[in-house]
Amino acid sequence: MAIENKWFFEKLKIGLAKTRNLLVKNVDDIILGEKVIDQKLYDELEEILIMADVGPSFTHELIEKIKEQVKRKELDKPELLKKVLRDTAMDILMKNEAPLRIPGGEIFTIMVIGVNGTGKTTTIGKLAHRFKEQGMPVMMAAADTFRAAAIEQLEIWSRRVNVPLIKQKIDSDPSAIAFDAIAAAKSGKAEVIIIDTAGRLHTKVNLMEELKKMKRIMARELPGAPHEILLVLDATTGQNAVAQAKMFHDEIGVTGIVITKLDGTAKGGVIIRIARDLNIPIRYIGIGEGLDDLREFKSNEFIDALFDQDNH
Ligand SMILES: Nc1nc2c(ncn2[C@@H]2O[C@H](COP(=O)(O)OP(=O)(O)OP(=O)(O)O)[C@@H](O)[C@H]2O)c(=O)[nH]1
Ligand SMILES: [Mg+2]
Repeated sequence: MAIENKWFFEKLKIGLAKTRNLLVKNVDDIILGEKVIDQKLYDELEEILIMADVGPSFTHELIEKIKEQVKRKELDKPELLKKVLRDTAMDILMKNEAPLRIPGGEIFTIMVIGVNGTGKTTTIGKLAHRFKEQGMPVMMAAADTFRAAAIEQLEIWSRRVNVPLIKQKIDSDPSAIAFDAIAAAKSGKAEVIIIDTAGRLHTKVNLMEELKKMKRIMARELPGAPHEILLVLDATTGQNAVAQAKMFHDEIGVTGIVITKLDGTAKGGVIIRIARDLNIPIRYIGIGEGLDDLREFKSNEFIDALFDQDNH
């Protein structure tokens, strides 16, 4: 386990290199050789933070905090700014660190939603693999019936991770697949159900209505379902991811977030913005296309990787 964690940490560190350059290294650059914390430094810091996608509310909060500490004479050296940045980011991420807990011994349903291409189907494959390894009887349901390729893609994952799949033909009612999956679970075929959904339909309204219907039918068939509505966001889309999250949360209600594609993007700072602005638990992060490239989100691991501090 320790070796696995180390492997993930190293990979995360590599994945976050561009984000680190944009955020941490640029902060290093502006404080280097500076003797005083003045307006020029605040302006430069603000510019860096905005560029790094951490969002205006976080930026404002951080600068106010620094000004406050300077006023109270707790902070006088520019080189200490980085520590305030780190601590503030850590605080915000910690507040949103809440791993998904599956009770076991009862049916647990997960609806996976998000716009097209964010990584829903891939995340489902990785999650199914993960749950299976943990000994949970898991099943996937192909409720993205809008594209034939979507069902095939999940079939490939189903074979790859050796987890059963519930499906119907293309254009079937997605809610009917969720219904079938719950019926299968009730008959003892599985305990944890992960449902794939479409990222795009003819219109956005259609998509939202379809997801609402699925949610309704699931709740009718099994009180408490869906137990988790997992929204998948693509980190490379930066602040668009935040807009998507707001939309899905308002329309459907989101109980957990997965942030994918943190490998190689310069927009990894968006995780701070998501945590700060949305207050929805971040459950998992994705750092690649492989089976093991999904992990539970841990703020200290993320912050250490971002600031390149090797404690893992
Ligand atoms: N680099 C990287 N690629 C990823 C990650 N997660 C998913 N992908 C890739 O992103 C692409 C889209 O992933 P899908 O899982 O098909 O996305 P989706 O949300 O199901 O897309 P639709 O079904 O079209 O709505 C694929 O090529 C994946 O391999 C990740 O964490 N890192
Ligand atoms: Mg898909």
